[in-house]
Amino acid sequence: MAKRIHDYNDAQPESEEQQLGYRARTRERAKLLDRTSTRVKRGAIPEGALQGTVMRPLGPRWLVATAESVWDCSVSGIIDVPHTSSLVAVGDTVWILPDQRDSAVASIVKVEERTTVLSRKAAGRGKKEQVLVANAEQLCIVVAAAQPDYKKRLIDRYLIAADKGELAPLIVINKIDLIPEEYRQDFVDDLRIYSEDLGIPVLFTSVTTGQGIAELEQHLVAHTSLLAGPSGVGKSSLINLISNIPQAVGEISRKYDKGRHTTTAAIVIPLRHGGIAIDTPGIREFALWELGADELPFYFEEFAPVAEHCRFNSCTHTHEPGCAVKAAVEEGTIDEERYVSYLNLRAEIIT
Ligand SMILES: Nc1nc2c(ncn2[C@@H]2O[C@H](COP(=O)(O)OP(=O)(O)OP(=O)(O)O)[C@@H](O)[C@H]2O)c(=O)[nH]1
Ligand SMILES: [Mg+2]
Ligand SMILES: [Zn+2]
Repeated sequence: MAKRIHDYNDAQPESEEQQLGYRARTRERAKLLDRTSTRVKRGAIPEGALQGTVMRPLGPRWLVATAESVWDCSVSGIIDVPHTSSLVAVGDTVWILPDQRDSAVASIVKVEERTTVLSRKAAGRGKKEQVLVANAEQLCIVVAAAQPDYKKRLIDRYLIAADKGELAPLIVINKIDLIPEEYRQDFVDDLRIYSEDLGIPVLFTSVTTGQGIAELEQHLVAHTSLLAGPSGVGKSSLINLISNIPQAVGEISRKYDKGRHTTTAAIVIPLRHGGIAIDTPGIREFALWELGADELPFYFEEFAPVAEHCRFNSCTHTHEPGCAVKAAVEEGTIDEERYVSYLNLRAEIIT
């Protein structure tokens, strides 16, 4: 039923304690989901149905915007969806049937094919895909230059998720004002692997000084962009500068309290000069969904020319003698953090 489907799609809180609790709760919900009375059945658009976009979860229900108004929608009875994971997600294009008795209430009866997805492995056991957001064009990976420091391993995970979900990536390093002028070049150098080697746009922004905001707006205008990254990096603050619909922003002191996040669910926000931003709750870890060990080197493109010189053709660049990738890491020609990212992902996949 609607409640169960939605809750299963919730964001994962950050603290370990919360996470465990969440996992336990998720398992309970997954059990319920198996017994749900919602049935999936393909068919034509029912008469009287209206087309809309899923804007955000509303407790166990969904807020859907149609051309004329907004609706409080449930998923119940029979739903027509072309996918098997997360029946409904924020960003989905849906068809709703208005309730005869209540002018603002409707049920979602059909979900259109998704053009893109940002997915991860659902919490709990098993390898279920959880769709966080559907139909965005770009993924803005937002991290902070400081408070909190960024980790390349999280950026790398998002890049792979973007690739798998057909989203164009963009990296935003926010809070650049917290870095004294003389150290800023170090950040540019550190991110060169993305901006130059991989050709991904990297923007340096500051909500406080306005640096890079016009450039960010240029990238977002007339597109649908999903902003994702750790909690407290300033995703909502950035969106507030370029939209007229204010989002809640966390206290700076919150950085010492990593278990809480200010934005609690994905939400669709129109931008002031056209285009759409989808704000999401911060997450610290991001488990990838369905990634094979043989696929992994493909996502670490800069290893490829070096790997040709590994002693063994089948070198996994982990323990083999004569590994040119490991040698390059030691020499500093391959970014060490990227290599650690690779090792982490590999270990996660093969266990
Ligand atoms: N110094 C500085 N502080 C910033 C900047 N951007 C945001 N902040 C502060 O960082 C804190 C967190 O900002 P939010 O916008 O709530 O962060 P968020 O990424 O949306 O966090 P979640 O919703 O929890 O995922 C707030 O206190 C902001 O005022 C910036 O560019 N520079
Ligand atoms: Mg936020
Ligand atoms: Zn090797």
